[in-house]
Amino acid sequence: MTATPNSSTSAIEVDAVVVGAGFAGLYLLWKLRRHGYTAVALDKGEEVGGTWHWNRYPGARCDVDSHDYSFGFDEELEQEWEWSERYPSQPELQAYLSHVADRFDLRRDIRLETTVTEARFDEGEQKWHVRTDKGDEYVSRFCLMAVGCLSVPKDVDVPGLDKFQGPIYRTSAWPEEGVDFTGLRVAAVGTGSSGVQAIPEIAKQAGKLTVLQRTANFVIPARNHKLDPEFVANVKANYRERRRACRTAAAGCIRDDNPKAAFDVSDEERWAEYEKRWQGGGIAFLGAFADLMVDQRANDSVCDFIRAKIDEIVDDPDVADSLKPFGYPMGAKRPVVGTDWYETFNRDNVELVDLRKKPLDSFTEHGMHLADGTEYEFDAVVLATGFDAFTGAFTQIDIRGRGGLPLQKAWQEGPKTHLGLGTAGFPNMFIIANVGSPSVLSNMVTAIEQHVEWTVETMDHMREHGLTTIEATEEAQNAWVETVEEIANMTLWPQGESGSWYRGQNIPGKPQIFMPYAGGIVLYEQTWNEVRDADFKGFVLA
Ligand code: FAD
Ligand code: N01
Repeated sequence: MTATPNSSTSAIEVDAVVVGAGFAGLYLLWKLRRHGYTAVALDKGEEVGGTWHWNRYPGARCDVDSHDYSFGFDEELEQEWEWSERYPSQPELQAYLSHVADRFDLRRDIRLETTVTEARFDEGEQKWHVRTDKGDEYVSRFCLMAVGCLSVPKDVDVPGLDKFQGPIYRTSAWPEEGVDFTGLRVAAVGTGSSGVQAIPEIAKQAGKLTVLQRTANFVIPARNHKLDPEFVANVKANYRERRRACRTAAAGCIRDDNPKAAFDVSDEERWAEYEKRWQGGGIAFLGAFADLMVDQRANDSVCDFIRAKIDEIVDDPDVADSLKPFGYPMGAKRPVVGTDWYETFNRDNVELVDLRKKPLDSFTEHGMHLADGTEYEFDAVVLATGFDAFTGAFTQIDIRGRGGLPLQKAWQEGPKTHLGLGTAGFPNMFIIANVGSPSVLSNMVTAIEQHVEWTVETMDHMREHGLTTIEATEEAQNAWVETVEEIANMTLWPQGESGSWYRGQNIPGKPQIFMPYAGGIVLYEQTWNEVRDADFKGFVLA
């Protein structure tokens, strides 16, 4: 096919435009090149890395084992890269992704600090026209959306915060040079995964830290540690087997899942299993019993265990009570893995404000006042208030399909896709590890690998058979949306008053449908194999 991404003509022609240069965009670029396609990846960030470029707050790290949360496409890369910790920190993940971009010479086809503003499908040419804030236009057969599930921060909706005169830092756009909170009076809003990671670190520096909590979360200790060289050597010697194990595990990573149900064992055994996993730390805790996410009684038992742990750790009983989650099953809101979360509330310089008991009236120029009249003064505010998840990055781009149909309109009742890969009316637009796929309910790198491989495999099929377009049918995508909802409803994920971003509940006015696919990596792959083998059933190829 035509031209190079560096062509000097006004419209630059490539086979594929990739939007995003995080894990998904980088792997896509590598794979597309290997399969003989010209491509360009566009990212608004100043550096590659996506999530790991933007979320530079203190304490940021992943909660999947480093050797699983990494690319499996190149054996030399696997052997030469040295992970230092069980759960790599943001700087280490950023360094890894930058290394991947350099090592495979991906940067020559990456345009940074470039925001995609518009993507329009031209029915005459059967091509996408992608425009950026730099005024560039790219023309391509395929438009590959590697825009991330958690890449657009939620709008600030904290009352009166616009009046506050001091600096306001967002965990999802942390200053590159870092922030020195030494001796300062700091307010932190939000106790999801980002807040839980950042707050204990900020508490070590700040003079006084006030934590504003609206909904308490279930927080499991990470027990992060340096990796033992013997362990690393063993992983490296058996890497293929390990990758296969990830790809054949529902969660997309190795987790030591217990096949027993919680009430198949005695009360003592159940408690001992929770204790063992609490001491081991990390998301393996979620694999304590097979039915934790499908049986309310089983889930109640694990919630009781965590609440008892909070009582054990937190000195002040009122603070402990406020930190205990109620009203939704563990998992309905993404469980959090943290370090010293509950312990942090025993520090003299940390105060918890439970907004359910003491509602916030408003921020002011120099602090905030609560509805009960209590006044606070702050030097700085930290927002860990979350994301407009899944669809956020799509609604920021003016995407138009057949007949000029805006994606916003096509998705006004909620995002609709067939298998999470494509949507009716938008031919050749592939979506990577986002809505309608296991994405955030799995090790996302495994989910990304599935989608990148299936996308390029499909492009190869089209090239071999002289086909120009692939497009999901409305019927197939309606059925997939139903399947996603049905599977979610077999679990406890959608239950309770969690206000979870899984369902769009954290964004006022957002349609509330369960967005990720809860059937797991393995069932999902089986479904794709069946669809592909049945001539891409549910897609029209022409
Ligand atoms: P991203 O990394 O989000 O990259 C998308 C890129 O697209 C971004 O760089 C963005 O700037 C760019 N983009 C979007 N819109 C546009 C546009 N219009 N124009 C130009 N560029 C655009 N997952 C796990 O499995 N395990 C974890 O432990 C884990 N930890 C996480 C920790 C944090 C703090 C967050 C926020 C998420 C975490 N996740 C985790 C989820 C994480 O997002 C994925 O694991 C993975 O990094 C997603 O990669 P991606 O390439 O799909 O998307
Ligand atoms: O965002 P969140 P996050 N006033 O939406 C509160 C991944 N991740 O960035 O629950 C007061 O979970 C809000 O309160 P409530 C992971 O997938 C992973 O923390 O709406 N509070 C909540 O407490 C994660 O799930 C890691 O009542 C307000 C918090 O802000 C996802 O990213 C690390 C408020 C937002 O929590 C998102 O996590 C970091 C307001 N107006 C992120 N608005 C790992 O460790 C919001 N809140 C792997």
